Amino acid sequence: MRTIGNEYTRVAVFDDVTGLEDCRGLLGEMDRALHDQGAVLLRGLPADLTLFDEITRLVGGSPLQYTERSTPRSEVQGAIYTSTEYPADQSIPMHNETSYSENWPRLLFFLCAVPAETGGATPVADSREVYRLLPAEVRERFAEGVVYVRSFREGLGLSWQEAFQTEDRAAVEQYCTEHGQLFEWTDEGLRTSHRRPAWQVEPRTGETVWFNQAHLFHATSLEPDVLEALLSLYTEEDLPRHAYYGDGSGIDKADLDVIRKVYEQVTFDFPWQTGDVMVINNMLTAHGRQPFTGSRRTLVSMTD
Ligand SMILES: O=C(O)CCC(=O)C(=O)O
Repeated sequence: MRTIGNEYTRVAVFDDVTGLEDCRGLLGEMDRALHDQGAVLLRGLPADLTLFDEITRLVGGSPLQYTERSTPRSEVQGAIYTSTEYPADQSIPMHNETSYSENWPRLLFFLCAVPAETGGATPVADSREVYRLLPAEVRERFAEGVVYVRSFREGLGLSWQEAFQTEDRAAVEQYCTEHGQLFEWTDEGLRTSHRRPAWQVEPRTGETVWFNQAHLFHATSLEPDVLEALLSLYTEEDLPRHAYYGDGSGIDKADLDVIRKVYEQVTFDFPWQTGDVMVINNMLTAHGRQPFTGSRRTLVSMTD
């Protein structure tokens, strides 16, 4: 095993891994690396969906469905999905998968089925370092957590049917009630809001991690001209996603700038090769996506 990375974020790389049996032999080392470095790269494998599924099950157990969705992904086979389908010229900000929800996956598996022509890395950032590097006064303002507000309407962002994977309003209401989310049916669709902690303690290492999507849900994550156009039509709380401090007050833009800067400082990226599988401890490691050209295809599966 070798490690790559920067001063803050490390990835454990296992080279010349040729199949499932090699992965089986590496289970102990991988498990340690997923708690030390927080991310593992398996290199040398063919880009094969059945093998990817077998590796997912071997390392993480039964794969999870993508529930309480916040981004568009398509099912490819079983519980293997495309990674978030955002336009190629946009980057996806660093985030811990589904950290806005009570149910987040413990492990993420990414498969590079087709690498990009240019760009298209899946950068990673150590969430322990993000927490550590954030100024105490910024963390303090998030002491009560983050309030996530989502507005679902036809033709703007995900529909409530896609987010909750049902056509049944009663099932959405039950989900929200069971998960401590306020909901309101509106003329256009649905609005939900719920509060979640801004940080968590990773159970095995006992380390505190910055674990929320305030900077991603906040309206300022949109391109300024897109935000301006949307705000000429809608109020902030009618945007598909928005975030507030845990007490419900507006987040200071300066705090979001600091958070984004810290992510930038901690983030490490490397170019994908066909067949690469990256396994991420989702609590210890945030991920994102760089803009790209070409017909990049990255697949994802998740386990508990
Ligand atoms: O395509 C990728 O590399 C990752 C996209 C992403 O951030 C996601 O699917 O959560």
